Amino acid sequence: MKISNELVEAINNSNNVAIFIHVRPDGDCIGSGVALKLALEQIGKHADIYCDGEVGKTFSYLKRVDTINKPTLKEYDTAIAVDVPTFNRIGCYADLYKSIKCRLNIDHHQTNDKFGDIDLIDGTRASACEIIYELFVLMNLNITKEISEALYTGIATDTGCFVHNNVQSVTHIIAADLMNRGVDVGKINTIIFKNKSLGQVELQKIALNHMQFYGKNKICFTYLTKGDFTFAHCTPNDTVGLVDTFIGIDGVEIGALISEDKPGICAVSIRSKGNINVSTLAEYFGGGGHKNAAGCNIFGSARVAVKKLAKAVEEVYAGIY
Ligand SMILES: [Mn+2]
Repeated sequence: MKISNELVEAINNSNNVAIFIHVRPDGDCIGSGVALKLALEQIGKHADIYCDGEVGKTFSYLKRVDTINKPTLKEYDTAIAVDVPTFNRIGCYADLYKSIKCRLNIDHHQTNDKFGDIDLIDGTRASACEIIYELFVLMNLNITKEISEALYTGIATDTGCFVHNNVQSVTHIIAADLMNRGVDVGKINTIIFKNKSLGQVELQKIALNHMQFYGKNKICFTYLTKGDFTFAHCTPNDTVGLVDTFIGIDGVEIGALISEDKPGICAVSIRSKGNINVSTLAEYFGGGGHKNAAGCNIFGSARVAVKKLAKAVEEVYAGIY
């Protein structure tokens, strides 16, 4: 990965920075955003974080996470998008991003559409937090315990706790350095991966009941309706990691969870095993992501979205399933 002087200069020359993370925020974009804010403040910059969506309670242990969407400025000289694969994933803050003079874009999605004036994209990295870490090292910033916790959170989230095949040796090397800086990995991993609310388990139960198999049982789709979320007293934020249950079934090669976010719009999380590239399937609906983990929106009710997704599989993987 080559971090350009241009990018470093743009950050050094900034005063008031707006950080943008993606809709339906996850641990990687939240960790990246918070780490960047803390580091920028260290060198005397002002930074606000914007997110089109609610930040789940899961990450409330991170310092400054409570400042997300509580900006104290209205005008900025520099915009930095982190972990945002396509411009439209900035959501309702797209116009604000566009209106800022100097626009940076830091991300690890291979499908990133390079919407910044300066882009720092490395599709080989497991998380945006790894790229942010490298940037801090290059800029000689003090990676404090609080910054380390934020960066570790992103790495752990996007690797499914170091399980996915996006993990490289460098992922572990960075995680080890963050541990040396004081991160309590047992505490953080328990919060992220081993602490489900009763409502989340209810959602899991419903999703298990809604499983549908296609392509000689190699494809498993499931869905949650708006009513299911109401019933379980949950929001779509509470489905983080749930899709792993379905791709984790022996013999299943593509798994998807369809969540009816708003009436008539479904958010779809897709996972695959091995060489099956599901970012192409997500792109079919205008989304994107990585080879084994991608996402998109599908218009229609949850049940309609399942059918549309099954039909798209037939087209995208013609002859395979
Ligand atoms: Mn990410």
